[in-house]
Amino acid sequence: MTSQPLTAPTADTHCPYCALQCAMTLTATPGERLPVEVSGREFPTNRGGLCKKGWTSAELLSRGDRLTSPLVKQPDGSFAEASWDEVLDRIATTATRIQADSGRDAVGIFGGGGLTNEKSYQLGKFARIALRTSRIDYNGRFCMSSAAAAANRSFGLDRGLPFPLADLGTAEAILVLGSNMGDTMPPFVQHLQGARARGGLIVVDPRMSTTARLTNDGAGTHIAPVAGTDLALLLGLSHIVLNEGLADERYLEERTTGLAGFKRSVAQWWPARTESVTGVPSQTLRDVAHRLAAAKNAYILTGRGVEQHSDGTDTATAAINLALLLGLVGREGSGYGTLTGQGNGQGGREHGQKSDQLPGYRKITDPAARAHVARVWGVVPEIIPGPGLPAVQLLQSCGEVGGVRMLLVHGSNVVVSAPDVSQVRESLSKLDLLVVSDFFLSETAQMADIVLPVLQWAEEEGTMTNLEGRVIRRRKAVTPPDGARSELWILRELAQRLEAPGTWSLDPSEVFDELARASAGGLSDYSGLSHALLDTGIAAHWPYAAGSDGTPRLFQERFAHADGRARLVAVRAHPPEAPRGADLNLITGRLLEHYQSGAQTRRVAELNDANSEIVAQIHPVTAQDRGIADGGRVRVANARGVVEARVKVTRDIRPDTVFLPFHFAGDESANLLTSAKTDPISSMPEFKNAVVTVEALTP
Ligand SMILES: Nc1nc2c(c(=O)[nH]1)N[C@H]1C(S)=C(S)[C@@H](COP(=O)(O)OP(=O)(O)OC[C@H]3O[C@@H](n4cnc5c(=O)[nH]c(N)nc54)[C@H](O)[C@@H]3O)O[C@H]1N2
Ligand SMILES: Nc1nc2c(c(=O)[nH]1)N[C@H]1C(S)=C(S)[C@@H](COP(=O)(O)OP(=O)(O)OC[C@H]3O[C@@H](n4cnc5c(=O)[nH]c(N)nc54)[C@H](O)[C@@H]3O)O[C@H]1N2
Ligand code: SF4
Ligand SMILES: [Mo]
Repeated sequence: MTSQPLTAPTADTHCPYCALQCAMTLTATPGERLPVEVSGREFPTNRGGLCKKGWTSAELLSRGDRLTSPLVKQPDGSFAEASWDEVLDRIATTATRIQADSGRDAVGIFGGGGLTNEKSYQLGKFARIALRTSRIDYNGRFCMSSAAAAANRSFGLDRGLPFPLADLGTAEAILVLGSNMGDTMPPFVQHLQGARARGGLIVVDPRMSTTARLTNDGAGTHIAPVAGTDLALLLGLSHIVLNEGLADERYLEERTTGLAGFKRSVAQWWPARTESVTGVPSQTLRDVAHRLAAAKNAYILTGRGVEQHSDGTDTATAAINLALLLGLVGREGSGYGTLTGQGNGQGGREHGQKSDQLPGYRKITDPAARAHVARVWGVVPEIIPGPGLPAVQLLQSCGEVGGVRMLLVHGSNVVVSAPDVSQVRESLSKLDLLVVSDFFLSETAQMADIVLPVLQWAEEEGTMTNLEGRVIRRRKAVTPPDGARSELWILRELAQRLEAPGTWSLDPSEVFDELARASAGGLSDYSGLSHALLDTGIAAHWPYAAGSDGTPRLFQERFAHADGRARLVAVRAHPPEAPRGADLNLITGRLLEHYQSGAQTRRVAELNDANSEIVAQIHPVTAQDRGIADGGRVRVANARGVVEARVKVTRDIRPDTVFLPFHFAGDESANLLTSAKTDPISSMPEFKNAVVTVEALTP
């Protein structure tokens, strides 16, 4: 094991993983160099609490399999160490040659929502003015895109939670649709306590998830609809609100447009019809509608369970519509929000990693936005390319004629986490050059021609933007191992070799200042912020224009559309692909102990021991029908692929549904079964809806 000294005795920072960004302090154990001790720190989101992943996060700093040298793939498939100059020269000359042969768009970039704001910004800029390619997108497309598209359409602005998380405390009712924060953000649960104490927590999930279980003992209601029918459920709830006189007429009049068309769109979703599609009893639907309407303070929250569908944008829109009908949005103590997922899932989507966006959440097609950003970058707007391809389509174009021939991956393990992953593996294998930057040899790095070793969270300075749009400081606590380099350095070295215009600072605080200028006047305006100001610990919720003191609560006076009003957007439910005969609905999602593709958490013994292999959740009736025993093995299959898994027989899931976590790699990847079909508006793939057969494997 390699170990590094702390740069200071303690460092106040935040967890490397999810968007709750729990505050923690890292301390050196006296007399020892490592391990670094992690303690929870008081902060409004976690109030000192951490989950198991946070507690064990520092273990990865001293892992023996940490990458510390660039690696180059050899003809026999093994890797050999190489010098930085050698690999950077090869990357730059290959990019230049491929672009000369096949055009600028033949080189692509795939980014990540775990990157700091500084790295996200620099990566977007590198694509546009160093490579001058339009082909950049990122894993946030798999995560936040549907809710973001819906919020932009309805409110004219997308910030995960448009209010501080602690506001939830006063709620009498909270409707949670497709989020399992009990496992995915455990310290979040304390913010549900107020609603639970009042019997008002309503959780919609086809499984009795950890979060659904929080409704037990009079704390609320668990609704388990047929997977993929949430849109119908929400239309049905809106129908009841309108027909039973529960809507906030004055709010609708003063703050929204589109009511007439919206009314027509829900007219046919009377309770009995909603019940027949969703399986949720009419009386339950009525009770929920009445409880939400009667609550003095109420919130509606969505998670990936309702968003990761090919109608995810419309489903998130339907949740927003219900919140607008009830007059919740922009009212203190009430609201609608979506729970951002990755550590910097929020900031990652604001600074230019997305194929259609420039920093400050600006549209890449908007001439004024292009002119502003070009000025900050010191280039003419004409050299900034137009919109590229969203993540799924970007990956599909790899190795295709006229597609991407060389791909740089920063902060994503796509060969585990992308939909229809066998196709992704095939596409990547057809590339002329795959370059992966990571600190571990992830499964995607294993496929690479060149692997670049980068820094881990506690080894670098930067900022992250948490699920409530609050910009926070990530602090360097330990000295990085020799050989690994920061991504700001890698991008500068490559930019220089490509003779790119612009400045390529190595100092995250200078990059932040440039980002702040680039964002000025945009929707996500950071122009009043700096590392120095953030170091004072202020609560910096964007927009935070120069001279302002930020915006903890959005939409209190007006929405971000030009007329200041929210849109009630009429949406229609189309029934999802339904299982026939003995087929089952497959839903995929998360376990408490693992993070995403598992590249990090499968390397932490305590986390991996808790869940070291893929396990399918199956209902006892379904299991009995097929001769499946608890602890036995099953074969889950469809036209796209096959996954063999151990079985947990449990009443915590609907009989027509099977659940698989997506944290495991290779033959155990749940994404061998998911579809690359995408939402027409957001380009979000359908991670939460696939039809499969499940049969017992003879031991
Ligand atoms: N432990 C852990 N925590 C994490 C992560 C992690 O990988 N591991 N990842 C982080 C990231 S990036 C994200 S995006 C968040 C995600 O956080 P969540 O959205 O909470 O996570 P998921 O487990 O993907 O999905 C939530 C729930 O949706 C349910 N669901 C599936 N299909 C449907 C459906 O059709 N309708 C409804 N109503 N529900 C459905 C599932 O049963 C599941 O319980 O978590 C973050 N936190
Ligand atoms: N079936 C199914 N699939 C899903 C989902 C689902 O619910 N079901 N959820 C989707 C969602 S919401 C998400 S967010 C994606 C996430 O899936 P991925 O995009 O694969 O995310 P991670 O597993 O976090 O991968 C991050 C990789 O980058 C590395 N890394 C971390 N920090 C940095 C950094 O600063 N720089 C660099 N260069 N590397 C870094 C890590 O070591 C790891 O290898 O998965 C999606 N896939
Ligand atoms: S809830 Fe998220 S941010 Fe908090 S400790 Fe766990 S993984 Fe880290
Ligand atoms: Mo995510």
